[in-house]
Amino acid sequence: MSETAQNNFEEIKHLAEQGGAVKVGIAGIEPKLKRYFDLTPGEFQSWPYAISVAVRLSRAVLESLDDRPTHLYKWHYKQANAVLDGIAFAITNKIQEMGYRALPIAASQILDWKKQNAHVSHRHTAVAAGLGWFGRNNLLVTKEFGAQVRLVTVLTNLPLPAAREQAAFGCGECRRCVDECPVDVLGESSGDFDFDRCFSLLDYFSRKKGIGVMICGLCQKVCPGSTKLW
Ligand code: B12
Repeated sequence: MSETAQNNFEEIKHLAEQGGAVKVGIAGIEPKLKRYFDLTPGEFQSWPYAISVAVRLSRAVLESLDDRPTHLYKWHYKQANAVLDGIAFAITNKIQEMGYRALPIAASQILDWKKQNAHVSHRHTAVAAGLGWFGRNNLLVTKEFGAQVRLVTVLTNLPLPAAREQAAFGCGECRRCVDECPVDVLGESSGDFDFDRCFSLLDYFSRKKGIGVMICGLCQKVCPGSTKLW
């Protein structure tokens, strides 16, 4: 790995951590990952790397959830998105100052309502960057903070050291999320996720007074990760 790439990474990581990030990793953009990108040729250009950033959610907010999203959780979700978008913006500015190009992907924006996809899948990028694994809850699970993280991605041509290894599946025998889900959308692996039922529940929640966004949070609330720090 080149010294320049490592130094660039340290600089970007430091900036992200100052902004509130708890994990930062680099994914090399290989065809396998690019399948989860939906960018026009003009938007894609030649981005060799994706910077994946995670911020941690408040356990107190998540633990206050009973069986549905609350106003407290709604505002926390919005705060997390704003923090992530701020970090992605700051990283973009820094990379441009360094003479390279960067494309920040918003934390929570949908590109195609019918397909329910975004320009870039933050989860797949985070897995490729070594931040964690796809858990039974179908979320990116980190060993330290479980699935209690939200994610953002910045594509760039800044020379960076791409992760060589990905985290192994670390849920072990834990099935808390499977037991917690009010509509049984989870199973033995992320491939068992029942999108239609999850979507219908979140659509129902979003119509509740004062919610207005597709959130739930219960599968995040119960996910401890593998180091069992809490
Ligand atoms: C649209 C969307 C939704 C839709 C569903 C879309 C979908 N297909 O899953 C709905 C509204 C249902 C939803 C629900 C939730 N969401 Co959402 N959502 C998104 C959004 C904006 C786009 C997702 C997207 O691009 N999907 C398209 C497909 C291609 O990519 P994917 O979803 O990442 O991956 C799917 C497949 O690849 C497959 N899969 C899984 N494992 C594997 C493994 C292999 C090898 C393969 C081939 C495929 C595969 O399953 C995945 C999910 O269906 C992202 C933000 C983003 N830009 O990534 C947030 C995001 C995924 N959501 C997030 C969260 C937290 C939630 C909720 C908990 C709601 C909440 N905040 O309270 C629930 C959790 C549902 C669950 N258990 O999966 C977080 C996840 C954080 C994390 N730790 O992983 C994200 C990343 C937002 C963020 N900025 O952090 N979401």
